[in-house]
Amino acid sequence: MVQSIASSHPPPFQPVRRIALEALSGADMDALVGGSEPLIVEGLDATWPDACRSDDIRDVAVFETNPNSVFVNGQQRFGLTSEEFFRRLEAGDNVRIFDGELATSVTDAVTRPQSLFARLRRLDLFRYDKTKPVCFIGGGGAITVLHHDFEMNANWHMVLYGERQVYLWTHDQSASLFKLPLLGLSLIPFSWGLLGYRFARGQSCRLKRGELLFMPPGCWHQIEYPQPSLAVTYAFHRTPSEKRTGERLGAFWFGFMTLTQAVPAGRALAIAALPLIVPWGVFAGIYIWGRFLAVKLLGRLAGAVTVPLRHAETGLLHAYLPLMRWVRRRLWMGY
Ligand SMILES: O=C(O)CCC(=O)C(=O)O
Ligand SMILES: [Fe+2]
Repeated sequence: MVQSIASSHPPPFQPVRRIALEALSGADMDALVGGSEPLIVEGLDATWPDACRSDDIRDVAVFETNPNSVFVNGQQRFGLTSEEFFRRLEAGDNVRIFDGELATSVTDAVTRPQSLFARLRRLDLFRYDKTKPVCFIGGGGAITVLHHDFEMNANWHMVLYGERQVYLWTHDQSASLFKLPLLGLSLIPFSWGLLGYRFARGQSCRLKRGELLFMPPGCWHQIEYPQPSLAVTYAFHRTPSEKRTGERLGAFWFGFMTLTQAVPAGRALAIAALPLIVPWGVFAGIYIWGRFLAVKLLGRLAGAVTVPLRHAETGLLHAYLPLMRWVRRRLWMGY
């Protein structure tokens, strides 16, 4: 089971910069969309209707449909109803939903103040052109493991109920997080990042109701649910080129994730597609050690190694994309 970050005696974290909604300046607004550092805006809930500030999580977490899946003690389970989920959440079980869909009446009511969200709408570059946010809910010590979003989108992550513990590392800390090439998921627990995690400069925050966290593209995050908590995320790209790159990376990633789901489920097509991971595995073996050691040993000259590797990554990606898209289309089971 995934360990909480605190249990691995991490190096100290910096606090995330915070700003009150009323104090937001034009420069802060720019930093909230185009910045390269995490930033929190506090006090959005003052602009929400009372119904969205209820003390009962069921009043706020109104689902459109039953969840596609629920993570129970970290294991993905299909076929649970919303009612079953809430029952377990309220009993203090380790359960969470990743990528749920809230009723539009709720998402519309909390997408405010309008002056703030107008800024996002103007970008017109939301992931998959969907303006409705996705929802994340959990409790009982559940953990969303260390990852960055696959499509290299930026995020506004806003808490609607309870509070959650968030750990963040900007993308430049990837090498120290023992990142696998092309992958936005740290498949190795944080505390096993060899020596790397001791070098990683992270930030942390306790994110509460009415607080909105900006995560820049590629920002690593681990989210922990010591108590029941609900949040929504608005995912977006800032420029057409960010969007293009993000969609390509997403195609690779989801293809890979699809195989990790469909092979254990015994899908014959997935087993036939397994050789797709062999060249990637070979490359990953070299990359992990090569990049990590190069960055640590070569210091400012590390670019001599990392730049060619980045080109190799790009080449690999282009060869794989059509195949990975196809795998995803045929086999993805969802979060
Ligand atoms: O809140 C969570 O559990 C995960 C959120 C997340 O990964 C995201 O917003 O990208
Ligand atoms: Fe995420």
